[in-house]
Amino acid sequence: MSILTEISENLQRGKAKVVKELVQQAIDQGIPVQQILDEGLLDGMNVIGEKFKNNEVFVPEVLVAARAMNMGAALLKPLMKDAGVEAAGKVCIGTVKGDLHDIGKNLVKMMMEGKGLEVIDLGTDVAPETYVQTAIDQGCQIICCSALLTTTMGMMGEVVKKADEAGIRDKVKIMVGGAPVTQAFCDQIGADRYTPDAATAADVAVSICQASA
Ligand code: B1M
Repeated sequence: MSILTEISENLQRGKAKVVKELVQQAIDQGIPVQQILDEGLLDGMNVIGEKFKNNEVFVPEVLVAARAMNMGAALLKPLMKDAGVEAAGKVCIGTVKGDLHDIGKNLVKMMMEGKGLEVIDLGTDVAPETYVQTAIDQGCQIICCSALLTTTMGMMGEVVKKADEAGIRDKVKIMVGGAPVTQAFCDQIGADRYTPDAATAADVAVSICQASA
């Protein structure tokens, strides 16, 4: 079995320490950083993402896989800059104002990072103007809003309004999600994309960033 396949398979099993060791070995063997990322870490994360989408694995498995991914990626990060590996795009993400649920938001973030996107995590209880100002200041292609409460999902409409007022809608797309959010709600508030789960959100974010490149 190649070392990259070993990285992918150990990541899927959530073996963070083993993944870290294997990534270091791959670096020492002179395997290009992009290849370690694509054929090792991202390959494993993609498998987990698909299984999660199909209810073959659940939140705990995704979290341990994501932890393994993060430990491996931490070793590659400083080398990526030197190797000229560009992030696939930049997004900011947060749970909307008044809402403290962050498990789903963190999963979306991890899946997006797993797809090579740079993700600015604004945390929870994020004010509409914070999303918009961050997107402007950091040059994000996408604002990602998560909400878990029927009482807070309306805040997503405020984010859309603030983005409209700031005149950034032609450059910055707004993605929404979370248990109470639906396609109909997305259409109603004029957001750009609704996705039901973290893996689909990551796929859609990558395609938005590619389209705007
Ligand atoms: Co709260 N809570 N909670 N809670 N909580 C719910 C959401 C609730 C449904 C429970 C219930 O009553 N059955 C209910 C909401 C009812 C409603 O509004 N319809 C509820 C309530 C009422 C509350 C409080 C008001 C309770 C109280 O204090 N009286 C309070 C609110 C606090 C606040 O936010 N201001 C509260 C507090 C809490 C805890 C702090 C205890 C804890 C949160 C811990 C944390 O997040 N760090 C908590 C939890 C854990 C839950 C439940 C049990 C689990 C939520 C969760 O993490 N699910 C939840 C009941 C339930 O769902 N069974 C409940 C797993 C997570 C992976 O799913 O976040 O949906 P989810 O993410 C999915 C998708 O939705 C999607 O991807 C993820 C996976 O693929 N997704 C996106 C999410 N964001 C996305 C963004 C995207 C795309 C996809 O694009 C940008």
